[in-house]
Amino acid sequence: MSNVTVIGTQWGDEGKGKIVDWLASRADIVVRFQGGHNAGHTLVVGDQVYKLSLLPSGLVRGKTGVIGNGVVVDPTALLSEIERVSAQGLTVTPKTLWVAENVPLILPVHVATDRAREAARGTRKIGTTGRGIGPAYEDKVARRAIRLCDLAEPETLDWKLDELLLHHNTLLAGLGAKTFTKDEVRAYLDDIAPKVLPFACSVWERLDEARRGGRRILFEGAQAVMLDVDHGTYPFVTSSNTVAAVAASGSGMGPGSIGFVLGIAKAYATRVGEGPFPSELNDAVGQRLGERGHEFGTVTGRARRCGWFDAVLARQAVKVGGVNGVALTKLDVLDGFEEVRICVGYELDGRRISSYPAAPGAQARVKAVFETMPGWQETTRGARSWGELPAQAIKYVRRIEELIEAPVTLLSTSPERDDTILMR
Ligand code: 2SA
Ligand code: MG
Repeated sequence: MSNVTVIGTQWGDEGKGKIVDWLASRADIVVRFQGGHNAGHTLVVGDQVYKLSLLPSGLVRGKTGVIGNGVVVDPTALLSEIERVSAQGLTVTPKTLWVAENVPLILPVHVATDRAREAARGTRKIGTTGRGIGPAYEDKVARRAIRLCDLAEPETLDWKLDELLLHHNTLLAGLGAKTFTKDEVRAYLDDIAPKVLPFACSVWERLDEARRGGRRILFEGAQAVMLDVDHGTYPFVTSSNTVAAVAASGSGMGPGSIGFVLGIAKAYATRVGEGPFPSELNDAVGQRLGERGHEFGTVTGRARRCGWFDAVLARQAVKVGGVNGVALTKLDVLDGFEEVRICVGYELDGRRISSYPAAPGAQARVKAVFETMPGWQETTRGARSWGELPAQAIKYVRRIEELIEAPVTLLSTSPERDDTILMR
């Protein structure tokens, strides 16, 4: 197997964690390249359930885990996650976890800004995870971020803190929120520096060495294409690019390293947070999907909105995300439905359109056009071969492939790693 890059094709929570875990057994190194601890990956290993937010999933399988420069790292969240998985029997050391020395840090001031701004937006809020992700990425692009390597240079920290606080305190005061003193931020950084600095290293060099040594790399995306800051349902998106192309820039490797791009898609659709969702079901069917699929956010526990599979958006995600093949997950949640539907197009102001418009007003006005197929009564849960699937379930999968213009290369039939069907 060459390198593989895994990305979400919907609004996140497609089951990337399980698929990455399945692929991790065939890789040497697992790399996170964007996002932060707003991601939530649930891994089921025997009777242990690991809930990871920032740590690369491969660590659970004894692989080297890498946090690339494209990620934003909350040091407190990192340390507490390491502590949590250590209590579950995992060993995380600077040998098994490499954190890019040039990652921007998420500090308490970013969390305060994220929350104060969401509160000020009121009904226009984005529904962020409140983890400081957006403000940290803004600071990176605005060239005022404090990066991991800065913790080793007190004199650098000194002037960087002035610039950081000038910006955030002005904003926080304007929003009527509590401001931060330089001393308290300094004390916080002094406390965490010795705990996180041992993990800091020149990730690009180590990955280059690994590449030359023929080691296989698995890139683990977080969130999904419809939350991409350029290609998603802007402004209801996260603050990073989530498409596969970023696996290269977010880890310090060239575009040739990306390898096969596997897009993860759930057999229906969910979304957590605000923003448009054309195939959403605000009825008993949507509720049934949510209950059967246990659709609650891993990070925030928020109930996820549910709807039918949107083939238009998935096709768009395949194109802009660079997806070579799709892993379809949670098919079993559709078991027992009389009929199932797929969104195959949209109507905008009475006109049929074949792709999703970019402007927020048009995105909100779009009406989904559905195709209905008979459901299946047999269970697909735990199926491990194509032959175990009911004929109607196979037809559903084939129809999706046709509509999204990409092959379904993997089918996941339960959270257990081995309940996975390799289609090609
Ligand atoms: P943010 O915090 O700035 O990234 O939020 C911006 C939008 O991105 C959405 N977002 C997510 N959507 C689904 N899953 C995510 N991760 C967690 C999970 C979510 C949770 O895997 O379950 O636990 O609630 C995730 N992270 C960010 C977010 O809802 C906003 O719409
Ligand atoms: Mg998730």
